[in-house]
Amino acid sequence: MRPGLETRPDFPVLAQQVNGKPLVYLDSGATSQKPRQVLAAVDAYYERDNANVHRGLHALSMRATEAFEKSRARIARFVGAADPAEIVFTRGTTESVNLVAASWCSANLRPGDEILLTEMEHHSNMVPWQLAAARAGATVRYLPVAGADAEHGLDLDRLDEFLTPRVKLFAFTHISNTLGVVNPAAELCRRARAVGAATLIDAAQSVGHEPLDVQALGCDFLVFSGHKMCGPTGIGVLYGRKALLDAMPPYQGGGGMIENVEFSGSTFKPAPERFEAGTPDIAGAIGLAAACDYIDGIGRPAIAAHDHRLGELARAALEELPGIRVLGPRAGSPRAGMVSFAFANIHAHDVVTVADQQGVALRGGHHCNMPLMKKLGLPSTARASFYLYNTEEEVAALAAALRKVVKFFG
Ligand code: C6P
Repeated sequence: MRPGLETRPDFPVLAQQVNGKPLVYLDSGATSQKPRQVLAAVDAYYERDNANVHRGLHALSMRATEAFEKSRARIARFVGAADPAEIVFTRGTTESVNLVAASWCSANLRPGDEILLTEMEHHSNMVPWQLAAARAGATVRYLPVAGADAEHGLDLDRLDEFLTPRVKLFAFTHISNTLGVVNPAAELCRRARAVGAATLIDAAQSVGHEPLDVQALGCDFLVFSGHKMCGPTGIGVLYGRKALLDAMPPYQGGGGMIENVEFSGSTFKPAPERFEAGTPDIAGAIGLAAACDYIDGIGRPAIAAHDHRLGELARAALEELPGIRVLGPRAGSPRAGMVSFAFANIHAHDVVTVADQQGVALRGGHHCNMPLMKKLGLPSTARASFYLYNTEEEVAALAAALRKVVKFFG
């Protein structure tokens, strides 16, 4: 099956009208739609096997535990992890970053140390580090984003200036959710290793869109959300190298993560259970494994090429419009399947509202990148983001909707 028209029958939600027009869903950067195969896997679990995991000795509990652990192994294969124990289930990217920022930093960050981020980080990969640095007396620094002439890529010429031996951890996004920039993740990990810094990759926008292998990337941690890659909401992943995870203190305490509990204190299981206190999102994990099957059934190289092509087509169409400023990579440069743009005199919320009247779903706002928006001198942008079910016809519908926006606001 090829991305585009052939996949659409798998997504029941797409076959509807919005405001009297066929739905054109261009907000997969915020959350993706779910194919029937994922919905069926979640339903089947609840209809046949539903029970708590790792606790019961009865048949349903054993089946649920087996399905849950098989899902972990499937997700480990999806990201190229050497060992399923390197996959910790969380609620999403945000919780995964918070886990590392709370746990790893409490054991490894000292006064005077630095955490290096980039100026294009989502708040989820910024605020947890600010909190952790404040607790430890450490400093957060930001590798700058270059200007429009450099297509808003990271200013890699200045990397040596920022990536010094004071840096204990370098956390950066693989794909920017606002700019569509694809960062050279393997190279950044290699440079961080050379100064002894650990690395965390925010793969929220990349893992469901392009081939990705944690061993080839050479990262220490990688985080993502199920809901942006055809999986359910409420489930996410922290990949961590086993030796690092086992050396980290628990993040939350509760059932499932202990070895022994006394009134005087407790001992803890190794990773991943150490970090999975309480009943996990069992159905979510099963749905996420089904999403991995679905995506790999199409093939991430084909999905990446499809997203890239729609992104380039959209950028070219948008650049024809008067008064528009399009951010990020230009034609021919590596880019994700998303385009952010701003009109000189039309607020992004108005753009999104008028587009919605044409059935076109966009996102408008600061995209949880407030400091970046300020740096770019923009209050907000509108964003169209594409995925494996979008088509060239939908890019044309986007351009037509935006022509209406321009006409409407004069
Ligand atoms: N970006 C967007 O519309 P959660 O909310 O935990 O699933 O993901 C947070 C997150 C972290 N990093 C990146 C790069 C992201 O894009 C996101 C989510 C959405 O762009 C919602 S703000």
